[in-house]
Amino acid sequence: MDTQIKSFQVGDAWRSGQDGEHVIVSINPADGSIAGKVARATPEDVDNAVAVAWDAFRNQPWRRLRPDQRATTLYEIGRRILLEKDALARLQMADSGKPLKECVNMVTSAAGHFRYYAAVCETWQNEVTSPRGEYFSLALAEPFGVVACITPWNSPIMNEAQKAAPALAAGNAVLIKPSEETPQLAIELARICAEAGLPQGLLTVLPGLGEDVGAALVKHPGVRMVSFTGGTETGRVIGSIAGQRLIPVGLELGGKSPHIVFEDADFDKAVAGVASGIFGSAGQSCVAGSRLFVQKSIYPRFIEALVERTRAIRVGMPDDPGTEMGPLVSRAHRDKVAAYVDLARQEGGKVLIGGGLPEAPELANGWFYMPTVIDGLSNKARACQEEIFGPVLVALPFEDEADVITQGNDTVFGLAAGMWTGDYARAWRVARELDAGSVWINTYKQSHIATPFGGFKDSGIGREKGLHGLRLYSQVKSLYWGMHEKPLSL
Ligand code: TXE
Repeated sequence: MDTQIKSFQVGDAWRSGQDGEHVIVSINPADGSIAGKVARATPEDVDNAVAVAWDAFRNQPWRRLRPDQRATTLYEIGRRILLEKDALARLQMADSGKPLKECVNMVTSAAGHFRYYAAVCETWQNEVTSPRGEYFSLALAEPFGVVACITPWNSPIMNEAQKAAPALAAGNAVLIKPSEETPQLAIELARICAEAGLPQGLLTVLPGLGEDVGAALVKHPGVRMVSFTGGTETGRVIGSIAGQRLIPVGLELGGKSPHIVFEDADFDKAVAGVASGIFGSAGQSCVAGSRLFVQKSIYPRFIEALVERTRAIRVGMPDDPGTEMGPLVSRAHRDKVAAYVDLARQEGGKVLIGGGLPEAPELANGWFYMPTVIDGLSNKARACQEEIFGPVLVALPFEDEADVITQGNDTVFGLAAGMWTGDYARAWRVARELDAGSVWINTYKQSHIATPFGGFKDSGIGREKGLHGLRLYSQVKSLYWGMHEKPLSL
């Protein structure tokens, strides 16, 4: 792997990570090798980047371009991402440890976000409101100016695209702070945007640490809106600062999603769906179906089948096409996941499968953890209430609809939920009662760019994707245009 230090650009200035400048070293989670090095931004870079972004916002024609002209650049960014799909996917695999096929999907999805928001840009309609007097009234979507996007490590490039594409489509200048665990893809995205013709200063990537660069962005008086994806506690801190500053935030936070199996479900599809819902991405997904609720009448048979499916999961190196589950993102994160399983044991949980590291010697240098199913806990246990963000499923039996709605909603989170049932009327009833921003019925973890995404309760504020995604990065300006025949009276 090329370990040359990747530079980042703020306006005309390049930060190379040479001459005593700070550097972030990204470690490949699959084998502990160096995946790449990136020059590290500092809070001073934030000051410069905000100034450059405002200059670009005010002085570049970007926000005043016709929508179809802005769209042309966004389409071109999407096209160029796809041209580099394989190389970007391999880089992402090295940074994050995700299986290659998942990385290819993420890069494809990133390109799709730019294409979709190019189309939204072209087709967006401002509102003509019904007047109540001799004037013409309009509601226009206006950009905020400079917005900051802070992203986590679990879906690099896709997360950055999910924020940058609508923010740019809305006419803003964008500052991205990627996760320090996976900093490389955002730098490549900035390069691709520049090569596609996005004017300088409209998108700047600051690969820094959360506590200095991330915090400096959120506090900076020049940042007029913050979009954040990450852990709930960090989201709370960011939301408090934004509250003090009276700036809007989009917060996409954690989850502890209930995955429900009724006795009338298609048994085999439900087993496969539950396994895929938690063990895909090694459980490092905000929407992972991490609390399994199975109706009592089928509980023993279902758990037995699920344990067998879990046993068959191929844990392996991310570049092996047969691999279903790769490593966790870092040693610290794997230790945290392992500590939760130990806690579950102390809380009286029974580990039915997994609960440790793989035995295969070729996986010994990476941060792997075996897919784990635990039962015997109450929904009140910490392992059932706190986000583990790893391949750990807790299984609980339930009596009936009322019981599973109560238990399913008994969490501070409200990001997603899933259910398997043959009864469409029940699916409708239960879906309406669940506190969740997305509910999947006889499927799980499906997601696409045109459908809004976000959380109830402590899982977040605001909706990304779809037309809601453009609204998140816009503020409304109402315009009254007088048509009076006579002068206005008092
Ligand atoms: O996230 P953080 P971490 C959950 C998951 C995981 C936990 C912690 O449960 O175990 O969060 O993960 C930046 N001001 N999710 O520590 O800290 C940070 O640099 C401004 C759920 O990685 O939330 C990174 O760029 N920024 C999740 C980003 O915030 C700050 C995805 C996310 O880091 C900051 C990832 C600060 N004070 C983890 N502190 C999801 N919703 O999908 C940190 N950052």
